[in-house]
Amino acid sequence: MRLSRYFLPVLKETPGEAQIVSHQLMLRAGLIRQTAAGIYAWLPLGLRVLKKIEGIVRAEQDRAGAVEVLMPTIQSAELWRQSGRYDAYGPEMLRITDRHDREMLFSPTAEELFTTIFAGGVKSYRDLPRILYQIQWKFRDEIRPRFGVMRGREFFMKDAYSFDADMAGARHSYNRMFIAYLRTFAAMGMHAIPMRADTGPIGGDLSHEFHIVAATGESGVFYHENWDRARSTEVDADDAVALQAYVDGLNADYAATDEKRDPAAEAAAGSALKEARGIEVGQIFYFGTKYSAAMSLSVQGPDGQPIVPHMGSYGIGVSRLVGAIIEASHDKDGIIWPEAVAPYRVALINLRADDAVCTTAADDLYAKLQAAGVEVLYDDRNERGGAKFATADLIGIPWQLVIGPKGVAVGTVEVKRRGQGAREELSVEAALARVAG
Ligand code: P5A
Repeated sequence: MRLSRYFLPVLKETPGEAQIVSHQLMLRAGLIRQTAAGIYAWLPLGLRVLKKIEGIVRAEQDRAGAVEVLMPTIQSAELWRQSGRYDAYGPEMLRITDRHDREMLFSPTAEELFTTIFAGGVKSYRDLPRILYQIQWKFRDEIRPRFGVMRGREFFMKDAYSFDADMAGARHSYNRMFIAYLRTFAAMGMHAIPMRADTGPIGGDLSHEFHIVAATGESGVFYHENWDRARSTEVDADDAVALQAYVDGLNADYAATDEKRDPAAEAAAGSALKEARGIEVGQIFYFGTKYSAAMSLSVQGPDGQPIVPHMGSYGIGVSRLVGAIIEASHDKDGIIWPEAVAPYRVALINLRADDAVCTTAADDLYAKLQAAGVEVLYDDRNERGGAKFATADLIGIPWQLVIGPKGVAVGTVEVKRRGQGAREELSVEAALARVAG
């Protein structure tokens, strides 16, 4: 993409309304604009990051055996009356009346709808287990939306729902999602820590939150230092016994506690306990038959008797992750995107757009990068070099390739890795090889 034809409204000044660095950088780097309190428009660069994160989440859900669907954002109040949550959810639910005076709402989560849709399509215990998921906008009328997309009113969530014949099966599904979450955040280049959690308005008796470690995180977490090494996981997610043992082991040895520190866990962990700040980017729940019973979901068991499936639900804050990753990865000059979620892999900078020789060399490298399938944002604008470097640093593209008169004269390109000081002068071929993934 040529910057001369793009839509990248960067800001020089830090906007006064933004209190935390990720919000400031998302506005300055032209990723988002606020359109109403807690509601954001996603601009081209921000949308590319959102899509990258969505893609990683989707790939890991698919790998875990979950099946994608798409539910409507607007739902009927009737559905929510069945579970008793229409009244219980309170003012965070955005209620809407249609032209026929029917009560509707903008979905803050979707346990009721998934349960009902699933109930309409299954008959027998042989239809279990299943995990369905969607990646869809949600709305919660937060009393104090703040920190940009980290606590918005409208936000993008991956929500999955598991259906099993019994509690043991549901625990297995829970563990599969647990492992999928560790893989998901690791694939984004993030260090995520699970924490036992309260269940809040979703309900149930077993829950974990997943926190990304960032110096500016909202919540304090205490975790076993083993978590610093336990970033990737090697376990057979199809082997229920091995999976249960593995997750139990993680929880016994490593799981973090929250600010209400657990003295027993602390004593057991001793000096291995580390303190950090974290941002909640996901939460998973097991709640038994709470929604299946309320929404009349039952299937016929092997003996002909009805079975009420045990369920869990599993959320990831996809739009919150954009902010959380910036909190975890930035410097004074701007964002430092991990490669897996970067909007482009390469920023190509032509230092002298007014010079025919430089422009020919830059156009040529741009064509070669595109031919090699490298996602490149080409700064072909007629601007000062300093302004181009500042923009490239601010928007955080992992690799910068710089074409200037000195290099062109001897056939070289300057290669810089964002976030690392070193610059290298390489031939065009070597530069291409360096940035090709
Ligand atoms: C699990 C999926 C649920 O809603 N029902 C379906 C369950 N869980 S949750 O913890 O309430 O939300 C899941 C994740 O969504 C993100 N999130 C938000 N992101 C931005 N702005 C908000 N206001 C907001 N509220 C929740 C969090 O990452 C959370 O873990």
